[in-house]
Amino acid sequence: MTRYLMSTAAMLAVSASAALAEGETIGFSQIGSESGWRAAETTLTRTRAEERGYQLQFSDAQQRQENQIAAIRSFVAQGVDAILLAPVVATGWDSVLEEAKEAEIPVVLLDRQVDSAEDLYLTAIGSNLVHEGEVAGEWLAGEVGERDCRIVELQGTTGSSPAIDRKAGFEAAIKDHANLEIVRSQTGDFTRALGKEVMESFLQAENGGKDICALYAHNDDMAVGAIQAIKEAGLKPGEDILVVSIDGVPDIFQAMANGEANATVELTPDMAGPAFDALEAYWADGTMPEKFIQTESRLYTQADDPAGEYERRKGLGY
Ligand code: GZL
Repeated sequence: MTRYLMSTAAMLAVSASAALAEGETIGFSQIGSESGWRAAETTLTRTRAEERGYQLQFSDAQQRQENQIAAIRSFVAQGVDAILLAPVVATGWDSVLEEAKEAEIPVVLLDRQVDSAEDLYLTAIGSNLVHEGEVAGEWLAGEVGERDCRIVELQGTTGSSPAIDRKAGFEAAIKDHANLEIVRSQTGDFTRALGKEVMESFLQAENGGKDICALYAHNDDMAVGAIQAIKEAGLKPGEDILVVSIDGVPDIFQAMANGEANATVELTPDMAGPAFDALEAYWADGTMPEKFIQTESRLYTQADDPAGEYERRKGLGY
């Protein structure tokens, strides 16, 4: 923290004459384009950077941590003014974050967490991922009442904080409901294709899907892929098999409007806005932000005008 305070003093000297940090160069290490939500986050980050006059150096890691680490090292070598990092997994960041700290380049985490020490990043912008899982579990418990419900779960990317936390939150929400049981759980890596493929294996293993009461997917994209698999198995998603997921992408609202999905927990893709706010306060007068800046989550069901929500969201970069 001392180092950041020292650099803050240095920055105060610089920023006194340079007013707000116009024209700063920001390095953005993005995970990839695995889901509609991720695409929207990228679109909005580019928009927010343009609005604020920043040069954005963008790197798409294709969901590989080694590519993110290489990108961060390249940003440090370039001497960017700040780094945005959406970390694909939670572990393995200490060394490269130390290098950014050595170079006195503030790092802001977007939408996922790391298990590194808090002094290795300025702040983390994200939702309460455990709460998202709890909201999904509480909705399902309310929906099925006392009925026995065998649940299959499509997990996010193995080792990622959303996969770990959304699983924990959902399990916490259903643990006192003996009639709800997760009978199969496997990663779909947050993608539609793998979500469909894994759901096909669940259907096959569960009496053609007749023994499955509900699907809990850690994101809407895997749910949309699974919905296709359920239909191809001759069952009605949203009725024979309830579908609850997370993100709030347009296509899940389309599915809800068609009666093929039941609930989603919205995750805002606008993580860059709060990130740039925190950086600008830090650059202006050394303000140290909270280590976690939480974005809001909201449950949407078929009762919440899904067709209207689809219209409002399509074209927003998803
Ligand atoms: C969650 C975010 C997840 C989204 C997925 O904060 O990291 O990554 O829920 C995306 O759609 O792949």
